[in-house]
Amino acid sequence: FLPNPKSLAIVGCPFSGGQPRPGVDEGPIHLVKAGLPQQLADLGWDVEFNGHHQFEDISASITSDEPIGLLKNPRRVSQVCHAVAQTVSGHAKRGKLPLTLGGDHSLAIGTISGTLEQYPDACVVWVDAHADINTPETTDTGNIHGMPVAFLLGLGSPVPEFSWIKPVLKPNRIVYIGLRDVDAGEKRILKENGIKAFSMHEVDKYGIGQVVKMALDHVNPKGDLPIHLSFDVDALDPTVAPSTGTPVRGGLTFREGHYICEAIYETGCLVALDIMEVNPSLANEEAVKQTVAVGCSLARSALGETLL
Ligand code: 5AB
Ligand code: MN
Ligand code: MN
Ligand code: MN
Repeated sequence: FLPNPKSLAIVGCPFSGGQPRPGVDEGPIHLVKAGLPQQLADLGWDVEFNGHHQFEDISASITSDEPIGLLKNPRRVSQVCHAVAQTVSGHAKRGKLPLTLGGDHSLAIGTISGTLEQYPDACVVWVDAHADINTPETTDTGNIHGMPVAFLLGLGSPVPEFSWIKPVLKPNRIVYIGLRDVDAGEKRILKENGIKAFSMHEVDKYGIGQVVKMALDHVNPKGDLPIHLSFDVDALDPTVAPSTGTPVRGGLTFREGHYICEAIYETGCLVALDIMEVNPSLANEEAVKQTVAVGCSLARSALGETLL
């Protein structure tokens, strides 16, 4: 899907409005400071990075952002995601692979909307401890980083502020890996919509190699569809990626996380990548360094780094 020589654009998104913990907006800044752009250039990519998104006009134009129902910061999240969608689709149109660095996972409303605009038949591999498929009706927290998949699928009653989203993602075009903290309402939504999910139970049962194969066979049966990989670092075990807002024990090992990325690169179908939810203000300095380094190495694995 991508022209040669391979070229990517880093979309830095210092945004935390989809959840309550400050600091996740610093995630992209740390990932870039750790040298990610050069690391990807060393893999042979032509890397475009023109600084992080500032979302200045958006912040300036929103004077008050009262909750809508339970949804917190709805106008800010919506407008930021809309801007991100336009950036991502713009890069994709020019044959570049957008690599979005979060920031909280509400941003995936934008990144996946952007991908689908250029590649309407794209499929999504969502790697996460959480299903992020709460609707405005089922959410307990009101945090929109727990809802992006529902918005993309058009589930739940429409929220006018988010009407720019074209619900073009189909339930059979998304697959999950790594789930282990799924709300009761989310379990019902997954079942009702027949959405395929490989939880940590299946990773234990079948091994990561078989799980990735089954996941890709489901979402991309002929291997001819573009793939958007959205990777929430909390999919990894907290011992591997401690600096994140909603850690859940019993997660993917370092290798399991990287294997997913390597296997998706090997398909040759990857057209967009998100590395989300790195929060450098949580945990001690050593843990932050470790989490940022893991974020970088996941991105490298998804973009062609091999062990041999
Ligand atoms: B993340 C929870 N399901 O809706 C909710 O980190 C957690 O992007 C969401 O996966 C976690 O708030 C969102 C309880
Ligand atoms: Mn998530
Ligand atoms: Mn998560
Ligand atoms: Mn999280």
